[in-house]
Amino acid sequence: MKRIPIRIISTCFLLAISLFLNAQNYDESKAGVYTVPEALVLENGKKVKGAKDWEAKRRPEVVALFEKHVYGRMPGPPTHFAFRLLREDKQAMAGKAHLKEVEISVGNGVEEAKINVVMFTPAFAKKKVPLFLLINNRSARNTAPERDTLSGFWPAEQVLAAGYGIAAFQVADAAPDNKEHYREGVLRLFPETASAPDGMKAIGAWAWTAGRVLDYLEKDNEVNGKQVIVVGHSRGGKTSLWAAALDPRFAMCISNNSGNTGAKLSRRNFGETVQRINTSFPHWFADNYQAYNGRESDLPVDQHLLLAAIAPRPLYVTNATKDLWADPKGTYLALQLAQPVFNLYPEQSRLPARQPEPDQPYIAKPLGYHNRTGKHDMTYYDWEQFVRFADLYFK
Ligand code: GTR
Repeated sequence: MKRIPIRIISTCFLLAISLFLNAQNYDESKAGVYTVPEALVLENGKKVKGAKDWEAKRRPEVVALFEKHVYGRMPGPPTHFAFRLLREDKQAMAGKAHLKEVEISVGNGVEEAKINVVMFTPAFAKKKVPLFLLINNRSARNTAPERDTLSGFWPAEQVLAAGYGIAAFQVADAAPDNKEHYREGVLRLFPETASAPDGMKAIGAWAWTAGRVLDYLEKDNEVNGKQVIVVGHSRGGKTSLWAAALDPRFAMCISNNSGNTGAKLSRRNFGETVQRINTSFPHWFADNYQAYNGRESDLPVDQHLLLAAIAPRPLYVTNATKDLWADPKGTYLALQLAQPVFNLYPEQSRLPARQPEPDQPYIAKPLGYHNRTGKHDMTYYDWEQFVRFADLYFK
């Protein structure tokens, strides 16, 4: 009998494993039956009686559960913090914009990391402006201060024309998006997190860094630090949620196409799973999260609780019709399940009972949503709706 070379056997084995991992469900009838943890019940079984109770007891509990089991513990501000203006142009965009490029240094006395921020504010603004801060997980060309590549991913010209400032930092400055190198940014400041099962990794580092950029923005003369809107797409959208949930100084949160471990319910078996995300991106979440591979129902949280942790601050969530990987239906369900927490506050949310049709944005206080026709992306259309939503508060 001829022997099959070991190389062929192992290739077939790897192929079978990758096919198995790729086999995500897209069949609504197999999305499963599940019960999500109650937003308004404490771990000890007691009911949350109102906004005060939520803030004093349940919200801290929820955030701590996400820290321990999902994103990793979030350290406070660094012991060393400084910034310097690298470049300023008060005549940018043909005189319409005021450009600043700022370098933020964060350190612990031993290690130091640098975060670069690009920022435009309207040149003729009469007072401090509200500002959109993008956690940029794509090419820095999208946010180039020279404006030689215009893209819907960061449409600075349009956002400025609407009266807002816009800023961005690169996730790679905070933590390179790579399983070999993710510790090379700000995580060097927190060596104790490397071996801790609840130590934060890349997404924690990006969210922590968003908070440091906000530390800077609060000091900037052009920006209203109480009106900073944190925005992210996809992995950046997971991060904008986590950043806003942790840091109540963010006045508004926008999470675009964030999907698994973003705004979509983890227990709903549709699109990307926890096992899949932990396998493809082992450097994003705390090691503890791996224990929930294939065991979403055992998670002490689900993603509606992350959305709820942002209440009562306004939150806008999106999907794209062709982005089934991110589970549009499971995203809207999470938003609906978060709504009772927002409704502990005077500004009541009245999300439609049915998920809004494609390209029919639901723009209302304090929860907004749209499902854009098209693929996984962040476009001019998406930003147009973000501005409309922000206008409800800041115009
Ligand atoms: C995918 C990942 C998604 C999403 C996306 C992105 O590969 O599975 O969860 O984060 O990347 O960030 O573009």
